[in-house]
Amino acid sequence: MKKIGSINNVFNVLSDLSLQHILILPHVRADADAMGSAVGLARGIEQLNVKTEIMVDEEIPAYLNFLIAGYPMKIYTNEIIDTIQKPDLIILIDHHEVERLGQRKEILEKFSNVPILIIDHHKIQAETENEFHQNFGSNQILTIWLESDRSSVSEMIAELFLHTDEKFSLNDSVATSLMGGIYGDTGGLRYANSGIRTFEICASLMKQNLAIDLISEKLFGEKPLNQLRLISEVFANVKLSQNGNIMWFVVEPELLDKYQVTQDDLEGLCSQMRDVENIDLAILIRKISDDEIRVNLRSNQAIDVSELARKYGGGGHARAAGITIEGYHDLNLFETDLIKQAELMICAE
Ligand SMILES: [Mn+2]
Repeated sequence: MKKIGSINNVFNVLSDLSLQHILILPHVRADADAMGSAVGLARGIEQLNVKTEIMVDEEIPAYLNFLIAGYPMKIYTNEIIDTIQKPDLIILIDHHEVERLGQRKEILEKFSNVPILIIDHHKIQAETENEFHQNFGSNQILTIWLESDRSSVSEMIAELFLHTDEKFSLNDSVATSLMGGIYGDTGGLRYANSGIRTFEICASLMKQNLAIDLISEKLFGEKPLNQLRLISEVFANVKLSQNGNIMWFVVEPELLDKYQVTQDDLEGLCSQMRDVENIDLAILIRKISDDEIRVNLRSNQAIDVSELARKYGGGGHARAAGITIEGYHDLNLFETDLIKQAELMICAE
């Protein structure tokens, strides 16, 4: 399904005058869109005199500070669970699966009678709204606005602002957060997910006198030299399929140590691999620890990588998807299997 629910559902939920405190939960390893949309939405809700709180699973990478713009972000820890005040509404943003909450699944379990609002643009597996409710695996009251044709959730949140001039008003800080999110998910309006509405919304946001050069610089520039040195080593050693249209690389922790960089420095690398001419599919396999493998998948029209990710319990979009595997796996076997599946899928297209 491409769409479940609508923007009106969000208005209806937020117009409940009894709301006093809303907890917003973006997906684990929040990216520019997750953070930009969460902060933008929180700032809008605050204009209704409702208290908001955003809780993330881990420290936010420094390059995203510009779109957080001073919002007091809370980081989940096991100790914090007892001190979290019961919210009147929980909002899941930029994802629609409990699994993508990471450790914060505990929060849903603790507040199992708090209604949930879901706003997302990832691919929807369910064929009907009922099926979605069943798959979600919780008895909480769910309100949904899902549109998998949208470039980003930040675009959807911007839509909320543009539809409710009298309730939410845009300012330069909110517009920067939302534009940062849209830029993050569209690669600076370069990917196929940038539609007519995306450009229209960006034009509306630009009316807030955004410094678009600074947004681009933060998201796509300012690369540490060591990160570029690591990238050059990756490109020097990438593997190519027989047809030369699949490019992949396995990052072991030792490589990050060698260049004194972190997993955050690998953001965007897989998209760069896809940028190579004649590449239909780019795969970055990252060994995080002996118990965790993460995979980035980027493609062009030749293959829907969300389908490939699904085979290993992952998901995402047609052109950008990811897989996280927990528990011990033989890395070589996994690599061989994944590439074989990828080749089969590309042949079948
Ligand atoms: Mn997104």
